[in-house]
Amino acid sequence: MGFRDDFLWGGATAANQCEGAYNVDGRGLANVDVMPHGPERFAVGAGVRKMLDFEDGYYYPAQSGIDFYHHYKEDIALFAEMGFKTFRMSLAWTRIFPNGDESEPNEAGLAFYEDVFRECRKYGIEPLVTITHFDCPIHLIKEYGGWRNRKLIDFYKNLATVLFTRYKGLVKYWLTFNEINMILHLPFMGAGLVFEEGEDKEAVEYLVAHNELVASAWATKIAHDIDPEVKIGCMLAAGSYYPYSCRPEDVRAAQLENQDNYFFVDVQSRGYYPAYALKKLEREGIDVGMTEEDKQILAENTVDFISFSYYSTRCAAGEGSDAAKTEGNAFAGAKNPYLKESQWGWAIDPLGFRITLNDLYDRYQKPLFVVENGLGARDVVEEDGSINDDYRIDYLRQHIEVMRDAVTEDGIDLLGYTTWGPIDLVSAGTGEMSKRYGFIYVDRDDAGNGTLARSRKKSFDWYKKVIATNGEDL
Ligand code: P53
Repeated sequence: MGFRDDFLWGGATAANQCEGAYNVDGRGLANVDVMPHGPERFAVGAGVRKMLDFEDGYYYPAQSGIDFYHHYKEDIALFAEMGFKTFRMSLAWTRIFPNGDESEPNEAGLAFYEDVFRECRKYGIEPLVTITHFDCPIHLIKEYGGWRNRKLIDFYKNLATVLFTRYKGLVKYWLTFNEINMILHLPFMGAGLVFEEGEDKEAVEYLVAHNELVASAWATKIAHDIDPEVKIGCMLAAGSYYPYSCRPEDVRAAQLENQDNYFFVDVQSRGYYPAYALKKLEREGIDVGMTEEDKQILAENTVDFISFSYYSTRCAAGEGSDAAKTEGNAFAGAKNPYLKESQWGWAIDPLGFRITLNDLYDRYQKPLFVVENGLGARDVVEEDGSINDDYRIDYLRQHIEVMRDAVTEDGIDLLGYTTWGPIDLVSAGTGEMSKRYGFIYVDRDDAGNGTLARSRKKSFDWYKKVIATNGEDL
């Protein structure tokens, strides 16, 4: 006995990292469009270097992405060739509401996604759709201050109503906010948040978190009212924190870090703020503006399943530790001396995947869905055009193996698994093309040169076999 018969194998993407066509068919501008490639990207993503328009002298990779907008038929055909059961994608809010606050949607945007969903269904591929994968219309940021303003909850409800009505019967699985805990790590990239001089950042982040959590619960309600068949999930950037050592200060530090992440799913899955969060807000004098209606909406509209990304575990050291720090990651922490790292400094930890799956299942007792996992690596195109990405196959094999153990030995209820970037796309963290995750290679470099031609890597046939054998033959 291994994975369930209807296990949803597939791959995951995000609109802003693959679609391109940023100013086509009435699409408006979003935070994710104005994230430049290059050394300033991190500061922009963190909301400390304000960039709300395109500026001269920068290259903006989201403008063209891998041009999925014009290649989706070809790309979905390749996914179907690998045997995908599901395709995770996100919608660009600004294709549907270019400014975010209109009352009527943009038909061209709605029609585009309808075509994409129909194309998936043609091959029996179940779309798994993220409503917001980091994107927030620029107009909402400039006019309203973005998610710090409760009006965004109404705009999001409007968006959700349009989506669930229009795509009823076409989409069954929805995620409300991608990596909602990213608010605390890269607040501009994660939620379109820019800070004013002297502002209490943490207070703003929790206010924004509250508004998104309430919006997420409303979306869950709207979805279930429109179609009781749909399943709504939350989405966490997961990867448990280990204590750097068994020193109690390190164990406590890891516990606190984990709580920072669990906070979001605790609310989305249980329907109320956990005690540690209420106390933290009280202690720090943070008022998130909780209303009686918020409380009720949160309580009555918990998620149907828990989805998450897993790339790595993390490590926390308490006061007085001599642990070295990690680099090159939104999740800063202590360096784990037992783990090897990827070319981008992300610790590789397959067993940590099983630990994380267990941590989440123990805590929530709801079905889990792994919606991102994979290795960002540089690929070499051989003279004959082949790409021998054995390192990627190794990474995925090791992770799928322990995921199988988590199902067969630990009894975890797992709905599916989508690898990140089944086709190469723009890196969220760095804006590079050269940080590749795909089974499908895209001829495009970090400066935007290349033919955009698609080709199959060695891992393409490997993943096809994995799916065909439902994870038996790795
Ligand atoms: P990249 C870290 C930093 C930025 C985004 O990341 C992240 C993470 C990992 O937790 O989250 C997800 O492209 C995200 C995707 C992203 C993927 O990780 O920096 O949901 O949009 O592409 C991989 O290598």
